[in-house]
Amino acid sequence: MFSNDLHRDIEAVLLTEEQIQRRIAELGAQISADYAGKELHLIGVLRGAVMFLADLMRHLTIPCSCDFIAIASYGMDTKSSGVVRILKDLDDSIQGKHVLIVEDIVDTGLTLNYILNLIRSRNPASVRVCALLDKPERRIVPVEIHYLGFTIPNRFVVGYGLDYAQKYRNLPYIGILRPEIYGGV
Ligand code: PRP
Ligand code: 7HP
Repeated sequence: MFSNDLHRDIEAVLLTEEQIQRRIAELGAQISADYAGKELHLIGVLRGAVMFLADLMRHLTIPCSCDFIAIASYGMDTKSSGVVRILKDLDDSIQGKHVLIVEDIVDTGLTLNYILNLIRSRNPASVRVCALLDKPERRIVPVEIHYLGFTIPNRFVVGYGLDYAQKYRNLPYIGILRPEIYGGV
């Protein structure tokens, strides 16, 4: 069924392309309704959120713009280092804008907590979070997710933007990576 070589490293498909796309359409409709009459500024967290932001944006019916921020937190490992730093800052001012942070996954919450504090310090009109995946079992810092695609179990997942060692982002679905690939259990 899957001709992609990367598929051999996948233990199981957790979310199919169809499930992901259906849920994104629902999120887009919800966000468009909630922000009706307003303009929305999407902030994508590089690199994992690129595909999600691109698909989500196409389901928004309100005027919107986008910018990107890059944060380092994982490196080559599957575990959070706890170290979060800016690799690429926003290009545009967010003062007075309605900001929606777009993340692929919230795991420990360290990355999102850092980004939320940074964004709030720059005086936007409002800030909300839209995340495709939430892995609540791994949370270290509590963070509020206003728009969520799916809650997932505590397994390392790849695909649809999510990587291991920069690979697998191009899989169209989200799959559980075989633990032997990353030396996990
Ligand atoms: C991943 C993911 C989130 C973050 C979530 O990014 O895209 O930004 O980790 O983890 P946390 O909740 O434990 O902080 P990563 O640092 O792997 O970079 P990437 O998006 O370039 O893959
Ligand atoms: C980050 C991350 N990246 C890819 N897959 C996962 O399961 C992840 N959790 N946190």
